[in-house]
Amino acid sequence: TANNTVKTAASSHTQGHDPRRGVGTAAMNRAILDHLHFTMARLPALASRNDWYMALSHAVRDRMLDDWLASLHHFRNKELKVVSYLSAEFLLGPHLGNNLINTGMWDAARDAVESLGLRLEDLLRQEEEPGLGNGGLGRLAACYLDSLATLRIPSIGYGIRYEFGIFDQLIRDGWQVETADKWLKFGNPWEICRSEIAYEVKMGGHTEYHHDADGRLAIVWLPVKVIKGVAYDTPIAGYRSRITGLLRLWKSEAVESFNFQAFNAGEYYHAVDEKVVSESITKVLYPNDEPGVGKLLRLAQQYFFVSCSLQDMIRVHLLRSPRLEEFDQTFAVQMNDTHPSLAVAELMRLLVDEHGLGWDAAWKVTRSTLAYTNHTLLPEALEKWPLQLFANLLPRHLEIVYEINRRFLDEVSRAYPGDQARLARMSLIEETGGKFVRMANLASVGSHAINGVAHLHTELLKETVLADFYQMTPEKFCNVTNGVTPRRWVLLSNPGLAWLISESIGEEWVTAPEKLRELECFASDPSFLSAWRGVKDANKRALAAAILERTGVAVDPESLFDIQVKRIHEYKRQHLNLLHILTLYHRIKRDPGAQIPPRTFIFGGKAAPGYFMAKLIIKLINSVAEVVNADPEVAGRLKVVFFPDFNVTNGQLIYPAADLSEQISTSGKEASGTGNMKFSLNGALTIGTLDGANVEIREEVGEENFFLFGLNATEVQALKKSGYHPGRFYEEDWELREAIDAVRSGLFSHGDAGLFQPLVDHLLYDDEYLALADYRSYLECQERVSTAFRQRELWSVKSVLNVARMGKFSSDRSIREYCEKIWKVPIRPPFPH
Ligand code: T68
Repeated sequence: TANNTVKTAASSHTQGHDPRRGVGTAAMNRAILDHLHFTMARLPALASRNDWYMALSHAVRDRMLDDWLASLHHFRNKELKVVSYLSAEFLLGPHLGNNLINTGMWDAARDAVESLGLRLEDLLRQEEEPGLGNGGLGRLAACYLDSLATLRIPSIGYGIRYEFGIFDQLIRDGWQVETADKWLKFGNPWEICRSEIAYEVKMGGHTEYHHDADGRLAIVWLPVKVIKGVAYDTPIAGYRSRITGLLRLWKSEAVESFNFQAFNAGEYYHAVDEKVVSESITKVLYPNDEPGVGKLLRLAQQYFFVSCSLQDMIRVHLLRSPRLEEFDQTFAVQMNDTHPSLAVAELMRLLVDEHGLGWDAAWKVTRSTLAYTNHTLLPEALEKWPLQLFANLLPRHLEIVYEINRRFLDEVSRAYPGDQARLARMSLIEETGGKFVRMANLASVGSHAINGVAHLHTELLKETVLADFYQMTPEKFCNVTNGVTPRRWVLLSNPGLAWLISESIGEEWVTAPEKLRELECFASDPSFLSAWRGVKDANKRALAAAILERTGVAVDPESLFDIQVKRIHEYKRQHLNLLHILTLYHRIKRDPGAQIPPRTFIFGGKAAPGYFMAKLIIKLINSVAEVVNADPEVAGRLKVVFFPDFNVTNGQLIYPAADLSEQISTSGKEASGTGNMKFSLNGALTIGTLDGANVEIREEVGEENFFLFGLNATEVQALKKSGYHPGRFYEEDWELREAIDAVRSGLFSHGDAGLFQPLVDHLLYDDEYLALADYRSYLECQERVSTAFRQRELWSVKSVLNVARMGKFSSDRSIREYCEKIWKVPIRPPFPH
């Protein structure tokens, strides 16, 4: 049974002598009961499932502490450079299962829980996942923490402890409805509040210049507001590495000393207001893709967490050495996109204003400490802050930015005399049509390394958004292709597959995924192939059951599971997928004998609350689903499902159940993608464009095992340049016309022809992302998919080869590359050594 598979798979990765305190079943049983009593204050007979979940989690966390405390010691060891990963988002997903896998305590915990008359899977389901991120960028940060700990690299992830993470998505009448993510409502057993690790962060006000007694110029920033940041620490277990990494998230609080204590009775309410404002800084995660730049609170969030983190790093550094000129020997700081790029100005301020370094010395150490990862080429997604807003919140930082800019533009003019246009493009300040601070320029100038997240993305970065910077300092640029952790994304989420692989080639693949290549020789073994299919079928049945429970739609686990899960965005082209569905629907209606293997189309993903077109796409998916699923003429042949609230937990159920992975963004728009990797690692075949990491996935798995379609990035640029007319594709392709006309006819909107008009107009008259241009190529490619899926044995061979050849996309490989190319941190041999 599936249950047995889970047990065996987990067991095979949990054996071996363990010297840690009390990790046996009996000790775990005792510890759970103790925590139920002493921590939860509950009698077993009255305990809720959450009480048991909390008690178990506390027992597990206790057992992580020995390794954690030992690991924290590294921060004091002068010989070891610490990697500091600055990210406004960490999309961790549930901790319990992952910690049990990584620490090797799964079996003991399961047995202990069962001895108490409970089931581990029920307790695992109890956890509210920390959704402290939007999508790929935040999840990448979480995979990197797993790899850093697994590779035994001293590291700290710094971020924000949002009280409300990414919203929960409900579907009502086909529309997305957002509700608050109250993830802390039942308590968080994984974090430890470090009240004594707290920093003050100033905001607003103005600066003054004074001469001190020695006649030296002193710059004083007189803020209007001071906020306190308190550290909340979460342990991150490495896989069998006996190293536990640190995630330190900052929560904002009111400063007792500032305005708050000085109140008298009349001021009481005002003082409490202050507290509310201070606490609001870390209240809520901003969804990306929100239209309209320049939300003051978001800038405050970014500054707040960057300032707390840098103050913390300086404190740690001073424990090692009094010389801040050597700060870059203690820390390598990675900025995850531009959200933490205020670090450039803040580190300068701390070093110069607060610690008395000269500008040149401070600049040298700032640049050699910081590095910048870019995650997008979309011009509208490049962060820039309205100058006035920036000046109001961060008056001192604006002065510093001006000074950095003055010196930098001097260099530019020396390198390119008379090139005014270049100066204007490279300036940290945009002055055309309103003034802005350009954060990508600030991050680029203040870093010693700049990287993209897939080969194609880095090349395009060098040719487009950062071309001027590349021409001036090509040596700063490098590529680090993204990766995902095989611990969470195979071992934990797909225990059946993990077990089958380990049975065949041993367990080393978990930390040495190049070993997966050894699966290639099993691709010709019929009994292995049938076991392989058995695993996929079981995963599909599990997903089918969840779909039925959550949407009421019954899907056939025998059908081809064709899945697109990711944020909803026009560049990701969920609507292109829909055009294919509509065409199949029409073909079957026209010719009931058409040879089309049964397919289940599964979508999932959140739309930014203010992104109208993305929300309309969700509505259209659900509307098409309603019509198609109810049509007896296509019954048993086509099903369409929107799986609500796609998040890490649901992803763990969905990726392992896919036959086909949809990676169909307009070429040149998706920086890398990481879902593409999760699918393929779990044995799905990909239909995709030459975009992001798809290019490298196809290179690895072999072109015969990848369904390629569409224009490439060069062709996309050329078509746009020559003048793209989507209407022509509509006119010239009758099946495309038929699909679009069906949408505009009101067929899917109970006769309301106007409902989807904005989407149709967008496609016909603008189609920025070339869905219509790629439609025919996509359809033809989907026919190749259908043909291939009919030869089940051959399909399974391709599936095995996909997994066997995906080793490159482990986040361990990415982290090793960061160590080598950017952080200059030695790679330690695997544990035990
Ligand atoms: C993603 N970016 C890229 N951004 O789109 C994806 N943006 O191709 C890539 O694989 C992934 O990063 C990891 O490199 C994002 O996910 C955001 O979530 C985001 C959040 C806030 C503001 C802007």
